[in-house]
Amino acid sequence: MGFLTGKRALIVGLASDRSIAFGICEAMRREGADIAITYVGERFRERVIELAAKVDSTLVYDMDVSSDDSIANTFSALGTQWDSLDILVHSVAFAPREALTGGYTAATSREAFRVAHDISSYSLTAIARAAQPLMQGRQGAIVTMTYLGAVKSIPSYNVMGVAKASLEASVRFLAADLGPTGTRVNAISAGPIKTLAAAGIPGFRKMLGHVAAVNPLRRNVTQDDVGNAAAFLCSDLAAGITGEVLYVDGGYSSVGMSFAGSDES
Ligand code: NAD
Ligand code: 0WE
Repeated sequence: MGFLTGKRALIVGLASDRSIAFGICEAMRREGADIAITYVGERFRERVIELAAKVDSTLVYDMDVSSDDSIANTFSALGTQWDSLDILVHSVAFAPREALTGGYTAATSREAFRVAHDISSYSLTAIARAAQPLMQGRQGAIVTMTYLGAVKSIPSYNVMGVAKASLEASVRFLAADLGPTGTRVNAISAGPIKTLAAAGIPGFRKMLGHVAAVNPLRRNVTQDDVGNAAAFLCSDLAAGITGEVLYVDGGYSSVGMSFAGSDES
């Protein structure tokens, strides 16, 4: 029997079969969870319905996390299907493209800063609050996706790094606030993975190559690696873990210096 048998999971942030959110759906379904999914934008609808079917889900909602109305509508629709929720996955990030190009100082307009923080950070708190009525008293878990740029500078990651720092701080405050109601809150800091959010980032292939050359596992992580870690964190196996950032990065963040390749001579 899977370790998520009998749990209900809402996964926010599916765009394609390469989305980290899809790896999380597959791992959670394999472990027995029932899945509901949100996406944003009419043009993704058919594709997401097909992906949902692969994890035996028919509960698919269009939810824009920058809109309180959209969030409220989604949770009220979900509430007509499910009378409780055990797992909430937040796998959403956005900054205007021009903010992820060039140097931080020049690229970071007030508007780009606002949008990046609204969609990539505040949205976690917004959906956690909307989910509360369904989640409280259930030994539930919330997990969000972050990146090393929250704690170290990374070329071109720019304002997204600042927003991820805010997201990681939100995890700690949500964990403190929701712990007494039974809900744990954690983040996974994933190594770089080729997804839609990575498409068109100049030099992304080079970053993948660098990471695989120097990290302890000498490979990039996959959506499955992240999905399995998320399934664990949201299961009762992780009942003692909250307010934590779990690195699923092949050990990259643990290395102070490393020679490229496996030959250290
Ligand atoms: P992805 O493009 O598949 O997923 C990003 C999702 O954000 C999409 O589904 C998109 O629709 C959604 N989104 C954007 N604006 C939204 C809005 N206003 N309302 C609702 N949804 C919105 O890419 P991904 O790489 O799977 O990204 C998922 C998460 O993983 C992000 O938080 C990202 O920062 C994080 N992450 C990605 C990597 C990587 O290298 N791919 C590494 C570490 C962390
Ligand atoms: O969080 C991310 C990317 C999130 C993202 C991606 C885009 C591309 C399209 C947010 N907003 C946008 N806006 C767009 O218009 N990652 C962890 C992947 C990523 O993105 C980088 C990286 C890595 C890793 C950007 C620069 C440097 C490294």
